[in-house]
Amino acid sequence: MQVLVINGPNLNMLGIREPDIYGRKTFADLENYIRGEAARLGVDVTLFQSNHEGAIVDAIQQALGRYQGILINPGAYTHTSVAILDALKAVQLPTAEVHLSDISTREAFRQFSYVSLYAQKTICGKGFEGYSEGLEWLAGNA
Ligand code: CA2
Repeated sequence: MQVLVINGPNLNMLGIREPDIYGRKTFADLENYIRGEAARLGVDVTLFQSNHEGAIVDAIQQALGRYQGILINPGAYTHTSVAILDALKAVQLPTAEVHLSDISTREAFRQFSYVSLYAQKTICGKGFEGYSEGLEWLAGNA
């Protein structure tokens, strides 16, 4: 199966600041980890990162007919973006939402996720492993 992996704003800054929350590993480490886990699970992945809401909406729309599932860490857009929620609802692909940190125990403004209103699976607080769990879920449910 083919999965589109979307990482949202500031995830490209991983390893540069806030190691207490997000760890010391870099975004390149994350992408290598995802590629390795995808190979292990026999999933074909395309990796996409953007800091721009509209670019993420475009990527979701273009996934229709090309991918069988979406794995998304929407970054801070998790908590603000009706547009990303609407795009996910429009394409109707099996979707797993992943967060490195446990957003349920952080600031109040991080505790609500628009994306969770569509995503069939949400994984929080497991660091890089959450991406593997999301891919595994998609492989078994898409
Ligand atoms: O826990 C997650 O994966 C988040 O989606 C990460 C987002 C945050 O806005 C969400 O509430 C939870 C932030 C992405 C990375 O932000 C950085 C900030 C400083 C240095 C490095 C990364």
